[in-house]
Amino acid sequence: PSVIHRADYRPPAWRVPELALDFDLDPAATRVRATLSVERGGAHGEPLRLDGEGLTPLAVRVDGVAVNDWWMEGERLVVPLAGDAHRVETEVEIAPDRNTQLMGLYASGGNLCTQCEAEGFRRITFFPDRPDVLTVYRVRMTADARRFPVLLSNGDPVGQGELPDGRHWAEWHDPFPKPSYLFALVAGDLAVNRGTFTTRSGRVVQLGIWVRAADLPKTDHALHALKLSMAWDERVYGREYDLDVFNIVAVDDFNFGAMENKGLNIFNSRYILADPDTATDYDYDAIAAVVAHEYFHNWSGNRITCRDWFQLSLKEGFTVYRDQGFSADQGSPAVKRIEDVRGLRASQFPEDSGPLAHPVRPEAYLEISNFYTATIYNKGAELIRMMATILGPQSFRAATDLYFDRFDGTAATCEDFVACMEEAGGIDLSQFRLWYSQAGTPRVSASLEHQAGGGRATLRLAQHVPPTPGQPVKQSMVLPLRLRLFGAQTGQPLTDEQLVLLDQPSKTIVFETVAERPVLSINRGFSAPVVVESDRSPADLAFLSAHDDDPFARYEAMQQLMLDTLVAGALGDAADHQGVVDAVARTLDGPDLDWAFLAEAVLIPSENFVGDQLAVVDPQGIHTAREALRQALGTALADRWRALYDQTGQGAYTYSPEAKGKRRLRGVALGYIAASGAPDAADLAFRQFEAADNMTDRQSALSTLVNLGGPACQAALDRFYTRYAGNALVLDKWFQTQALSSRDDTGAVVAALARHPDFTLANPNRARALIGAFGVNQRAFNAADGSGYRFLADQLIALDRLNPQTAAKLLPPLGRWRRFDAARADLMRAELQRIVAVPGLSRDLYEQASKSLE
Ligand code: HT7
Ligand code: ZN
Repeated sequence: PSVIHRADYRPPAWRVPELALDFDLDPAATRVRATLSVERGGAHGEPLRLDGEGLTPLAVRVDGVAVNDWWMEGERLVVPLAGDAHRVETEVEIAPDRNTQLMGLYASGGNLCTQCEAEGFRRITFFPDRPDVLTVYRVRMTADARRFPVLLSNGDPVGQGELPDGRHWAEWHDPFPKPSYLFALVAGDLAVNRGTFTTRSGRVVQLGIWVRAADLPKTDHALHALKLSMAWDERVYGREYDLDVFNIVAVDDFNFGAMENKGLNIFNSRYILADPDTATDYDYDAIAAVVAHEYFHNWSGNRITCRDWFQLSLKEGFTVYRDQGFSADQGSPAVKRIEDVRGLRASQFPEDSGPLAHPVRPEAYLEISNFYTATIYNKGAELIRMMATILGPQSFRAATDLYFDRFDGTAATCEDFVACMEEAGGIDLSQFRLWYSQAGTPRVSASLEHQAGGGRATLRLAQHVPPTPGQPVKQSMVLPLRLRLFGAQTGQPLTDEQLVLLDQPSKTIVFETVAERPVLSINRGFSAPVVVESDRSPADLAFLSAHDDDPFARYEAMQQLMLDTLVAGALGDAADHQGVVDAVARTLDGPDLDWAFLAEAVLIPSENFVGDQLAVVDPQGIHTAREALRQALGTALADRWRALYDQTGQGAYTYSPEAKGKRRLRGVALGYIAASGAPDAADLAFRQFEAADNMTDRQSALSTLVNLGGPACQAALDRFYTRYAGNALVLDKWFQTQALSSRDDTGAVVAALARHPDFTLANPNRARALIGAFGVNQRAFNAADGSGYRFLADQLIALDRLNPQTAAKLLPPLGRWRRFDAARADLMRAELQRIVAVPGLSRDLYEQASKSLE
């Protein structure tokens, strides 16, 4: 397979200002007629090259005349054209019901829908399927009126009618030029939850959330989130919606979370459907975040799109940053930041230190679908956040206004975005640009010295960016570090907060006449996505966890304290449980913290995160150390957990930040009660499971029971399964909870679940729920006999035949072999080699597996 390089970018040889598509829809055989108005892009003699995948041209016409001088270059259709502007028509036939890749036009739950990003449009019709070809679309769909009563596409509906043979048609027109990856159509038997939104300039937008009729009662939360998002984007970024219609359709089979097609977003149903009985608070928050994310793409992605796929973070990093801001404004900004940083550390940091590490703006790829990564999305968002921090809120808003203004209606680059930041901020971001080109998570060492007796304090900072594949030597980056000093005796701040730009290999900062011994609070709010190594003692960390005025820094100090203890335990050193117990007790007894923050602050780091700190991951040692600390906390603070558990048990379910916080803390308290080994823990959890009037409480009880095992666990699993039989999204939770279990037999349980009648690799949500969750269960997946590796490889090989994209996304746990002992590393590599050797392997899985072996 050939590698695509960023440096090879050339503007399109032919533009396509207009496209008319005519679909004769049928799941088994859909006819697609495309009429492209094409214009030569400059003085060249190139023929028109149209991308295709799995397509056979049934007819080609130029300016209304059938031609046969076209030829195929691989999968591309090449048409010689004499003049500078022509009308080119093609006709193909496709079979949506045999499309298991879920790219292009496919069937889901009896309906038809599309997914075109990144390169799915070429599976529908011949077209220059690249994001810098911007086209106005007119779409006509004809279909059986009973099977497919609803026909939707981008833009505005412009006509519809009945046909004599029981078929009907609809026509849609999208006045905004767009790249082919934003094309969408949906045909199906769907019900709609309608609403309206009046924009700040007074236009009334018709909103619709389309789902199967039985799911209609579960769509209010998403509709509400959509309205909030529309208002937020006007208020915070000055962005108004631009069409008269905004539709969202939920489908069960989807490779990703959702898709921002212009005026017709298509969603994985897990990010739309919610009611208290079936969705957790986490699900509710995720729905609001994804609805907002896709809506925000209307400006950051659709009005301004990407010149090429190397610029993917231009739209994704910025849009994640925007959705994070939206979610922060809906509840607690501190808790949201904690969640986002935890996510970054769980998915992006390991990516950045492993074989699949790549810059936020990659230089080359084999398969673009493999680059929808945590680096592009989440690290990309951190880059925007750092620029916002450096510029300050007013200049940042001026810079985004400038960007939206200047590049509206174009396909832009990351460089264009940074240049707007520079211009509006009046600053030079030359060195900052390294964040786009250098992979790897920078490490910052910080050490603070103080001359006793009110003397000078000296802070020494140094940075190091580790080597990553293809980038052995790194330059120093610009690291914006928010920091402050606190007095160890008084607990009072000794300095104002300052923003230090660490842009050299090292830097020394001197604070004169510091009255008492200072304690360093650094990278407050996680102002830079780096790893900080400091010489702060456990006592200083405990102090900060109680006194820091930045809630994120307070959380971070506690995490570091816990992490140091866990690492010591995993290495077989003496682990100071008492220090952690005292710090947690102080946090729980503290006066002014909200429930959700408390829940985050007292939660101990995951086994994976502990593993990330070790030179060689010892899954069993980490598990033992972590269970020991959980038990110590559970036992020593037993009264407090009981009291909190009772205090947070509430009356009837409500959905509010306060109620959500209580439920979260209740789940954490239950976990500690169980960890203490309390004899009534299983009873307590089972009672909660039975009495719960919402999925958050039911799910937290189920997880606790699944970790405890025993008859109550089996009873709860059975009741859960029976109660939700037929509800795919909830059954995903049933599979996932078992795959995440900390019990010894999880590997065998997961293998058995893969043979369960409700398990299927054809549905990406189900595959992710079992296979994906198992891959991040550090101890179970890394069983010393290699059974976890073998299981994953078997599943990926099978899944690759159906859905290569989803298979490739689930591969990374096998690529972590360098982090393990030689025996495990050999076993993992053997499985990777087995995958690479499979005849007919997809480009997607081949790229991930072969890079993981390097
Ligand atoms: N921009 C969307 C990306 C996406 C996608 C990518 C590859 C394969 C399938 C996909 N479905 C959606 C989602 C987003 O970031 O908003
Ligand atoms: Zn996105």
